Amino acid sequence: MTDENTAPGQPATVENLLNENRLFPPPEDFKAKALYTDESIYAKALADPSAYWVSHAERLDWFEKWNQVLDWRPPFSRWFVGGKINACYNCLDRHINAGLGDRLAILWEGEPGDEQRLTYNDVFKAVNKFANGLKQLGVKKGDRIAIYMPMVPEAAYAMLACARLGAIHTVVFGGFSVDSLRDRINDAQAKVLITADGGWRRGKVVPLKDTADQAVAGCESIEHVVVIKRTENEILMQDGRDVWYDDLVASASESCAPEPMDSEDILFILYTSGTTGKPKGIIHTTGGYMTGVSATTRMVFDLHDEDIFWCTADVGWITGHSYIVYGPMANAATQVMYEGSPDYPERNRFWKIIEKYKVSKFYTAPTAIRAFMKWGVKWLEGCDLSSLKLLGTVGEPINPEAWIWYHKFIGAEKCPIVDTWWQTETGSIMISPLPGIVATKPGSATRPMPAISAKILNEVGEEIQVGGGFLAIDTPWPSMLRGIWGDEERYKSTYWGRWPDTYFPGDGVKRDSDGYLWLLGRVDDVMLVAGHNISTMEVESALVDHEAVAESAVVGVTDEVKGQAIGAFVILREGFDDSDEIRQQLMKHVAEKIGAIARPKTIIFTHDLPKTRSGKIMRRLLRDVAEGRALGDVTTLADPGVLNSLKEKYSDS
Ligand code: 6R9
Repeated sequence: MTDENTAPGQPATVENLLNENRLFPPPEDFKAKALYTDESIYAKALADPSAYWVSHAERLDWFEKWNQVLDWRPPFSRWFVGGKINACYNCLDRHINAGLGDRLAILWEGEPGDEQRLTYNDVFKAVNKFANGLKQLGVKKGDRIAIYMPMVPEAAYAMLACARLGAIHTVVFGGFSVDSLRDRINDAQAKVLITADGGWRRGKVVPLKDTADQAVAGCESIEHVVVIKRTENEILMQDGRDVWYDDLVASASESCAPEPMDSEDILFILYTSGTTGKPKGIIHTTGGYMTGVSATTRMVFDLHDEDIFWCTADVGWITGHSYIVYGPMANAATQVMYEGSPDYPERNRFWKIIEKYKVSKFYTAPTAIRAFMKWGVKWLEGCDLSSLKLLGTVGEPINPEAWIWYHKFIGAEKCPIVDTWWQTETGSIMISPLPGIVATKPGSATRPMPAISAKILNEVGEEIQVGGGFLAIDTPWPSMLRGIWGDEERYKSTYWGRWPDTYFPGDGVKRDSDGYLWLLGRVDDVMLVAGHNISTMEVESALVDHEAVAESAVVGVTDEVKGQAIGAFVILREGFDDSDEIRQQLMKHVAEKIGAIARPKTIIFTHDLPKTRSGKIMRRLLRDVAEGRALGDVTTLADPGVLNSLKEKYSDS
């Protein structure tokens, strides 16, 4: 498509994605065993959302039933009003009562190769003891407990122990710095911090307790620090404040009554990773959240009793909360939990784990998939992935190229791919195919889940049927956020300020003529080039489509003539060297794929990109680099060193 034949105001690049129009229907043998195969589920849920959500809430055990399904006073919702429920009880006691105590809950593997195979009975005992230990430290319902842990089973125990007592957990990702940890503890006014001496990452100890000590020095609210022994590195234990987990639980009883929580009592606060601005403490409550995560885990991953589920996220992110701890465990799933990095000791660690534990449902992020592509298929050699039945992705738009690679090399062309769009704020998956019903398209998250009302609106709030605009959700759902901790105004203005009574997620989206949705990333990442809206993701996708490109990040750079020009940062695949020739080829490739309007003005080759620790590219910082500005807040960055080398390259170009 060229500049000339694009109607003014229309995105210039729709065609790019819509070219990838090949449909992948659910494979017949998958469909034959799938839990959901009846398309009418969508119409039924639309006709009576309340009955739909009740049917899912009823799969949980409630101490007392609700007397009202929904109380909606925009932007505040209350779900299953009057109901009494405990999240931990629903993840453990319920299954043990049903005779499933001996079922494997967690197949845990540490990075050094140590392992634990834990049944629901094992987890139950550990969680009860932990809860009693916390009680001895004075923890009670409503207290905030910060958790700063490596990916060890005790991280899940800690969350479940808090839930059992009705204490509100706030998990801080174990890769965060002193400042990030301190700010979150202070914002939540946490009373206890649960951490470990360290965790293993790429063969090295991440010294969590040292970081925690520095953070807690600036936190008056913290009364105790509970320390799990993992790496046995030397640490300081402060008398009276610090306690070893082993000592705390040594004499604790194995029975601790679960606190009957109001459906709307807070289960946890989780600070958003923040590609923009100061972190927000997102509030989730109990009944609605549990209903949302338990339903979506079962439906989207088509969870069967014999499945081995593996979500590679860290418990420090919402994906770890919803699809490691609460969703799978509410469904009595058996799952793999892995402590370390995908390239340790070699770049085939994930495939070795899939083979060893016979993983059948695998859920990871596009950033990981692009890394695997970059490393090459040689790392798959000798790994048996035949146990896989379904693949999932989350965290970013997945470019069609990566989707096809995942489908072909990991899924052996027999596994449906569920591209799941959701957010910390939404609590559970909102847009995703149901794998036994919906035919997929590479790069499209397809359609909203049943009973989720997602619309596309333009600047002035008019609905768009086919084309691009802002994603909007205009009816409430049970696992929606209930607010921002301590900042009601910010909750209202950030999420509900754009259109009346409608949730604004901050993402761009397009609908094609088949009704499929294509998520385009954060709206802050849309560029305006010579009057045309071009999403960074579309240009990135075109770049990655070239055989030489492993990964790319694109930003709009102020340009006197065009308003914005396109600046691209490119990581080449192994076997390709940067040269002017490749640079010219890539510019041409983008122009051919999307149109001359989208030709990058500059292309910088790099070995790394600035990412949040959950793998999202921080385009805000790349814009700072490209426009020669001082860098904004870099505290959420995984590796701040990346930026310095980029700055040097940019000034050389
Ligand atoms: C679960 C999670 C949320 C933001 C969201 C969007 C992006 C997530 C996506 C996706 C396109 C997908 N995002 N999944 N974009 N397709 N399948 O990642 O939560 O860390 O809060 O991030 O991530 O931009 O708004 P969170």
